[in-house]
Amino acid sequence: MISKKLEGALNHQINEEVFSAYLYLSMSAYFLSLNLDGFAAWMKAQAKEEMSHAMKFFHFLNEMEGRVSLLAVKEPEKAWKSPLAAFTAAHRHEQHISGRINDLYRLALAESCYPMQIMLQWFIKEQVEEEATAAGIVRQLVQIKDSTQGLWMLNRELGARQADGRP
Ligand code: OFO
Repeated sequence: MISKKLEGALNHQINEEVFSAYLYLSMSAYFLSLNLDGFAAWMKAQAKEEMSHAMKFFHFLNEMEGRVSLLAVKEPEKAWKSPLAAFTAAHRHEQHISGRINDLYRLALAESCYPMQIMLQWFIKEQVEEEATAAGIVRQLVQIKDSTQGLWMLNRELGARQADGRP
């Protein structure tokens, strides 16, 4: 069993993860519009990974005999000033998600919900990776600046990402 408070918080987190998928899919479409197919493929893979995060929360809530209740997904932004601006936004978004995961963990501690604490430990580790990956790409884009050649090289590198892997 799970408390109503935790049930509500987990339903909210499912929504956050689905929105993350939506946001990254929107970034994928933005990169396609710039003919940066490697960046687009990377974002599409990221969107898929976010849906798998949503499903982890979905299954956990079910297993705990809670009721999944899906909320409206907000509309994501559709365009950014540059690839650097898009990845900076993605990095900021991951920092926001880390904050949400930490809030959930604090709640699970306060409610003495040990299964939820264990489940969230995977996400705490995952967020370290997610933030580091996005920050690394931001750093590369800062170095690349206005170099078209640099952008194309990174485009090729990002395009090599597998659905559940990282560059
Ligand atoms: Fe990008 O992270 Fe989900 O949780």
